Amino acid sequence: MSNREQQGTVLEAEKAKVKPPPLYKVMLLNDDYTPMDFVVVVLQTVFAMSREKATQVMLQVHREGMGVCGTYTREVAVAKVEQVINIARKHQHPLQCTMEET
Ligand code: TYC
Repeated sequence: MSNREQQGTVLEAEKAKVKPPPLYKVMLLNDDYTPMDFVVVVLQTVFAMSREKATQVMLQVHREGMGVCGTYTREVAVAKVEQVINIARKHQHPLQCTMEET
């Protein structure tokens, strides 16, 4: 086997091992108490949304009960969910956030 062929075999073997990581949707849940303005600020702060995008997502959650804030690798999704829950708790709002594999 030529050097070039050998290298191809090694690269193919490597390629087979490298799978893309699973992705997770981070979702915000509606409730009757969290102020709309607070949800908009959370979406801007935690998910780097513009005020316009954050308002759209907040209204979708308000009307439909749930909305997707973004899609991330597991570690990033866990961190986003924690940030939302912590900031909501700090301000004593019942806002809930969850994640689900895509
Ligand atoms: N339903 C809330 C209200 O009427 C607003 C709200 C929107 C709360 C989105 C949570 O994830 C949420 N004040």
